[in-house]
Amino acid sequence: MKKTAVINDISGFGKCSMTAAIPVISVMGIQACPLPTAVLSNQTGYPEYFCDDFSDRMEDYIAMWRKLGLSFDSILTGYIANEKQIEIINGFCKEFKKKNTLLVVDPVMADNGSVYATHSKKLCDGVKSLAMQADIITPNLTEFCVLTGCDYKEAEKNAYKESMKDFLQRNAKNLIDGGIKHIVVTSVPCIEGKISNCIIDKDGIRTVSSQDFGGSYSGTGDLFSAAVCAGVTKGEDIFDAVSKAVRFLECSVKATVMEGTNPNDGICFEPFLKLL
Ligand code: PXL
Repeated sequence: MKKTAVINDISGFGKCSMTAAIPVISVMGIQACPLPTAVLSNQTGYPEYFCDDFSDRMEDYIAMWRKLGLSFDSILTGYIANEKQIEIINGFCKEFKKKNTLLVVDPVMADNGSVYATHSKKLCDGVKSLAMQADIITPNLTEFCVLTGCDYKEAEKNAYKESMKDFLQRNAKNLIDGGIKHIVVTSVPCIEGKISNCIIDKDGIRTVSSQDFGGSYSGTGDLFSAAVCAGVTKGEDIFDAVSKAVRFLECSVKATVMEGTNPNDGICFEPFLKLL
């Protein structure tokens, strides 16, 4: 049975990170092995939360995996809370990423044109250094700008224009030349009324679009990166894996909008897991 090491936090409420990734990976027939970075009562979008940072225990946790001789077909990383965790995760990848181990990095650090208040320049540089080792990265448009050093305002100028694809491809060059096989830029405004996911690789750019329901729900990116990671780990082609993830999310978000769920609570994905 194939196994994925999932490096992310676990939040009790506000479906995201581990509670989003594990069910997706499991339903796709792969064993999800959690390596927690922090334990939270609820995700950070709520007015208050309790957070137990797991950084000081991650090394002992990994040491036991080492002692047991465990290995992984893929590694998926998400929200990283501090620079110490970057160091730990870099070390983990150095040791556990073998020749055929797929590394998927969701470079969670920014959205809507701004870097998260919790993310210093040094932490963003750390996320970038991890992303540069990956086979697949899944940045949103803001994170793509942070990784490539381009101006988000420049990206916005191309919104709903054919020139968006040229903009992405041009700016992705350094990441592709650096060795990343596929960049999947999520939530890109390419077509009016639609939201696009753009796959950029050495062969060019392809897009998978879905209806734009508006709003920003907790955990959508985590569900997406987990579905793409599990699909490619299973041997699916990147375009097929992205297409399946997008259909799954489109149905889930539609149901969530109909239910009128608080965006902090996350999306109603459970009834749609069978689509994966
Ligand atoms: O979905 C990203 C995420 C992960 N983990 C925690 C979060 C968030 C988004 O807010 O708060 C703790």
